Amino acid sequence: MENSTQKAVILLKTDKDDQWSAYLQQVMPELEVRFWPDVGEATQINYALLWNPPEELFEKLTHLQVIFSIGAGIDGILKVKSRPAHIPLVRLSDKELTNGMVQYVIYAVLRIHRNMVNYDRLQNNREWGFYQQIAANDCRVGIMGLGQLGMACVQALKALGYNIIGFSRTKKNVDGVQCYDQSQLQEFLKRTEILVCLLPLTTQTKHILNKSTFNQLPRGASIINVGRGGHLNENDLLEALDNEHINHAVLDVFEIEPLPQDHAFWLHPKITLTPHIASQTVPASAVSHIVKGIKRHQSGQPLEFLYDPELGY
Ligand code: OXD
Repeated sequence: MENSTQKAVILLKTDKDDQWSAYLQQVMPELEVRFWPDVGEATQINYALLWNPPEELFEKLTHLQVIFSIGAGIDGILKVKSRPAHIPLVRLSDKELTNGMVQYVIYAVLRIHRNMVNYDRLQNNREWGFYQQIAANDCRVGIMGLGQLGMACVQALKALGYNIIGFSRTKKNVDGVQCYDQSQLQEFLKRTEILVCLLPLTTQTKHILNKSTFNQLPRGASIINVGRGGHLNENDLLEALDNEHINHAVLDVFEIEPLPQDHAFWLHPKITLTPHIASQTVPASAVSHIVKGIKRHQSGQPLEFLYDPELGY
């Protein structure tokens, strides 16, 4: 911080400002909290906690020192053209955020592996029927993205007995998991029966879930997208579902959110969708990450979970 005696003032522009404010003040009473657009004397504001900020925000906050995201994803902040690129941008890392994602991915994998879509249909028809149960070990789940969230999903699915393989930009070593790097996408896809996308959205990963990706998966594979809507070419997915190459898709994120009323995904029998809720930030838990970041900054320690412009996440 430029001047360590300077009072810490944070501006909130999130979808849960009241909750954030209450927890921040509980954990760090000396922190002054302000709410967008009531910035007061804008030059006093050194921190901002944001989700999808408007362009004018950065134009006003000329003395900002650190930007915190309330999500693991920072694309909603990166797309704001007025964001000063030299100000550190911190991604959220939080136990509950990770837990939420693990729970959702387990749910989605089980929904596909245990045929729950078909059991829903049977129930709707008042039909008593069975589908053969396949051992978890015979069901290969390919996790794309081996960051904090991806790794937590790998461990949880492994604990349930699934046969896990992993894909990431650079090769990772994970005990008991065959890992592939970006030069080995094809081999990874060929062996994947349930594909889980947990990649960050970058110029390299935009529309990575496309016709060519689907064609390299074995026939009857399924996909789970909990990354970003921008990872998926939506028309290619519809085509792959219609020609039965892809069996089912569980989607939590979409190119346009909220998903337009007339979108073909809503009533598609081979799509399970949820409104970007795979993991929601819980301020009561995540507040400690923000306060820790502010304190590290105030005491001149390096910030953690920083956005790296070279990597794009
Ligand atoms: C996130 C999200 O990035 O909720 O955390 O999408």
